[in-house]
Amino acid sequence: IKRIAEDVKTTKEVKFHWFPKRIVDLDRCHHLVTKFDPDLDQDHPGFTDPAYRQRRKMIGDIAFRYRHGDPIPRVEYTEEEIGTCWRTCHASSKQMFSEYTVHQLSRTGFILRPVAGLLSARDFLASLAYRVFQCTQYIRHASSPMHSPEPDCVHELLGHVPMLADRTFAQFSQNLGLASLGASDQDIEKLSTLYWFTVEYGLCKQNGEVKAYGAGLLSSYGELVHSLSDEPETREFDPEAAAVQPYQDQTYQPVYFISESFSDAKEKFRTYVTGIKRPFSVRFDPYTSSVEVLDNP
Ligand code: HBI
Ligand code: FE
Repeated sequence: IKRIAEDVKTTKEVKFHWFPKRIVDLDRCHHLVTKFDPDLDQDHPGFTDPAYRQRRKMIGDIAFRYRHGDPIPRVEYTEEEIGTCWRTCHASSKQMFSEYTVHQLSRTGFILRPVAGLLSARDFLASLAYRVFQCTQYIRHASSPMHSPEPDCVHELLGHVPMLADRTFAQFSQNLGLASLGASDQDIEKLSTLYWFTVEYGLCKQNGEVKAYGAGLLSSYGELVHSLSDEPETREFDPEAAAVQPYQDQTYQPVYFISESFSDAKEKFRTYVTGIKRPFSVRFDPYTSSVEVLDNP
């Protein structure tokens, strides 16, 4: 294994997509996807609500100004926003949803940083390599507490944060992030599709019963009920198949993948991630939160 010195980069390496080498570089991983932006998407429940769009801009500015290491600025949520949260949470089996959930992250060292909306898959996945979860801070529109077309704070805290407090899931998320660094556009596409069918919309068996574990299901009661009904098609989880399965991001999924258990899903996904080929490898140094790039032998 040869280390590549900064000044003698091979031509091979300069062709790779830029990726963060240190945790502070995540300040540059801020490319938003405008698809579900309430200012631009006519189908967004907040599109015709100027007060909501103003609020989103204010909370979004926190994320734009944020730099790695800053304390996360507090948002004083309005009565209406708090009401919306509770309507989502009560429907989703009254899960505990409080700062306590966030403190559980100290078990795995995952940290949150504010983000203004849906990020490019490349930037979102890259942050996972550093055990950083890019977390939205705004609340979904009050008119649709049961469904949000984009991630919101309820989705993050109800769906993602509890999973990131699980040691093996945290390690798995970091490996996924490391595998995405400098990966080809096609591999990024496959990784994000797999992420969709597992982390967001995954089903798994537990004591012979099918249960939901995906964050998108835990924070959308309507889809949770749909996913466990006879309506959608369900298939046995196979990463190769799931990575290329077209998915639905406007309404409920027509297809879900069921794994034998939550650990089975993590293990199969891990094997798939290990198989992704890049002309270099990366090594994470947890003492400095930086990534070393190693030329393949
Ligand atoms: N951006 N803020 C944010 N939150 C996500 O969960 C998210 C994202 N961008 C892409 C993405 N998820 C997934 O589609 C995968 O591509 C990782
Ligand atoms: Fe999500």
